[in-house]
Amino acid sequence: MKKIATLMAATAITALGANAALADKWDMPMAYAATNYHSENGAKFAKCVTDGTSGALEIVTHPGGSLFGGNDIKRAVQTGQAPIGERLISAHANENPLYGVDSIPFLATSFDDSEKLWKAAGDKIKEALDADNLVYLYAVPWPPQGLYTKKDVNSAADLKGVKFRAYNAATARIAELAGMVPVQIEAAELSQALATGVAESFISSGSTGYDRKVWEQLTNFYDVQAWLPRNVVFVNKDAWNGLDDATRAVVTGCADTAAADGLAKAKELTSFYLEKLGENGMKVAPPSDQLKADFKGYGEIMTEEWLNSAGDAGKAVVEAYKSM
Ligand code: PCA
Repeated sequence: MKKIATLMAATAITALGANAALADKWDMPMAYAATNYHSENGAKFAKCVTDGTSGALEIVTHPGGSLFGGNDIKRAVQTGQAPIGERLISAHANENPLYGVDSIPFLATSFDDSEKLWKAAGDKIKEALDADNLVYLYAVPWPPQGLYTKKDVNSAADLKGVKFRAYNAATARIAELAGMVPVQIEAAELSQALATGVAESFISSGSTGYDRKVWEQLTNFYDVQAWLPRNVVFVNKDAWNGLDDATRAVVTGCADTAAADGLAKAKELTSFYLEKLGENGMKVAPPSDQLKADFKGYGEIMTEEWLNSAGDAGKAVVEAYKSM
């Protein structure tokens, strides 16, 4: 009797497996606004996979942190709570310094240089993700990072004591170096944090300032162009291993398209975002020489610190990048 029950259970599991192979649905948590180009690009990627597999693998995106908040997405995918997800990878530099390679101030400050740096870092990032039970699919940069404030700022001294929203270890470190008070806040909660005075300054791109309508609280954007961080889309390794070769080829093809399309969008929108900040009353300006020099100084300290923490792998990446 027990044997029969076991047999029946095994048959049921096989049947379930067969069904799953027929049609699989992957929920894809994303942290940023549905209308942001990363999220729209992710939705296009999802459709590409769904159409390309005739629905055998359906990917459904959940933007805005609706399924998992930004800070929880990586762990959710690692542990299989979600099969796929998108995350600002530098937010995990505390787990592995390599994840922060894109946020070293003034190492790569243009789209072209950021592409080179990512190419130089690619294999090491993939290895790091692999060790975290993740398979790398694609990455898309944010526009260059500048400083948002609610007053004119001529040098770092003007930033002392300011409550500063950080999104990763690098932004928190800058806050510390400038004598600001860092608080980690997701973009999804940024408008509220500014409105309630929890934060009064932050470093980000024109994209996030535009998405969060920060002109309602803030007055200045200094176009520092300090670095271009990336969102990375990754898959749980077991989920990936469960796909057949044909499905994997579709996913990889769609991922390559998404990387190229996302980069093109980021480039195209960079000036649009800054124009919108200006149209909505913000002062958009380059940093003063002093402010720039202050940030460059932090950049030097942080480059040194990063190279020390990232060891030989980190040095190899920076050397490869510099020789490109
Ligand atoms: N926007 C994201 C990360 C970098 C960016 O430009 C944010 O502020 O959370």
